[in-house]
Amino acid sequence: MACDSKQSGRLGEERGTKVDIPASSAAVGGGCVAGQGSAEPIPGEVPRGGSLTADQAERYEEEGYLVLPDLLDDEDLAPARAAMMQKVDQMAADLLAGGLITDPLIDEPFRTRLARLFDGLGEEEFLAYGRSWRDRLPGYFVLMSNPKILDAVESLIGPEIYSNPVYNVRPKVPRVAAGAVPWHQDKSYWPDANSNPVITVWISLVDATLDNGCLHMIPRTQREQLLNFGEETYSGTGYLQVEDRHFDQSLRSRVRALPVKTGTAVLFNDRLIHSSTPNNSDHVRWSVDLRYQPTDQDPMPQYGAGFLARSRVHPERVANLEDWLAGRPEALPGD
Ligand SMILES: O=C(O)CCC(=O)C(=O)O
Repeated sequence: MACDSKQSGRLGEERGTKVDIPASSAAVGGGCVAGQGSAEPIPGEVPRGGSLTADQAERYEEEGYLVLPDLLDDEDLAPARAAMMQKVDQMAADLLAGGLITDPLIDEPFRTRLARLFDGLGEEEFLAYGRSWRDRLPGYFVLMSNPKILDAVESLIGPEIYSNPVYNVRPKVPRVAAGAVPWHQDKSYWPDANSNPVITVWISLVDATLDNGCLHMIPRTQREQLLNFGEETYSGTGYLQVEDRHFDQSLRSRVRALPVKTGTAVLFNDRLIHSSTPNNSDHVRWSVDLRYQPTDQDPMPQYGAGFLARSRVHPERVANLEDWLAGRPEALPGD
C-alpha cells in the first residue's frame, strides 16, 4: 500500500475520497505509518516499536483484541477519576437543587457514590446525563495522552498517532438497562468514515467482573465486513446491534468474557464483535473507551475534534491540553 501523500498535511484537512475498505484490510497494518521518513514502506509490514512484544502484537492481529493487565496504576488513573468525580459533584448539586436528593454523599467513595446518588431515583433521571459521557475535562486529556497507552498503540500502528474524537466515559450504574451494551462492531457507529485501523483502548477504573458487567468478545470477528446492524429497543437509548441472523451457534460458542482488574487495558479492532452485560452489583463499573488511529486516516471531524497524540515527524504539532480544550487537533504553528 502506498503512503497517502497527504499525510504530512495538518490533521483535519480533507483526506481524500472515501472508499469501502475490504475486510482483509481490517487487521492491523492496513495503513502505512507516518514518520518513516522517505523510506518506502514494505507492503503489509507493521513497523515495530512501542511497548508490546512481537508475540502480543501478533495475538492482537490474530484475535482482534489484546488484554494488558496492570497497564495503568493509580497515579495514571487519578486525573481521569478526578474528572469523573467533578462530573458527579455537578450531578449531585443538580439533584440537590432539583429536590431529588437530600444528601450529595460527598464522603461516599469513587466506586459507589454515583450508584448511591441514584438509588432512590429512576432510569430517566440517570439517563438525563447520557448513558456515557464525553466531557472536555483535563483529566481525560491526561489519560488519552498517557505514554503507556501510546507506547502500546505505537506497537500496532507506528509512532504517528491520532486520538480519534470518539471516546466515552462509562458510568455503568446498577439497574439502568443502558449499562448493558449489545453485540456490536464499533465501526457501525462511523460507517461513513474512511479510517482504518481504529483501535479501541478500553480501560477499567474499577475491577470489571461478571457481576458488574465486564466486556465480552468474539475473537477473530475483526476480519468480518461491517455486518448488518440495527437499533436495539430494550434500553431506550438506541444502541446499535449486529442483526441476530449473523449469530449462529458456532459464533455464540466462541464468546469470551473478560473480567479484568483495575488499570487493565483491552485493545481491540473496530470490527471485532463485542458486548457487555448488565451491572448486577451494588457499585459503579467505571471504564473509559478511547480510540486511536494512524495520522494518515480520516480524522472524522464530523464526530468531534480528535488530536495529534504522538508524532516523531512533527513533534511540534502534538496537541497540548490547551489545544484540546479549544478543540484544536494540533498545536498552533509557532507554539
Ligand atoms: O464498556 C462497555 O460496557 C462497552 C464498551 C464498548 O462497547 C466499546 O467500547 O465499544
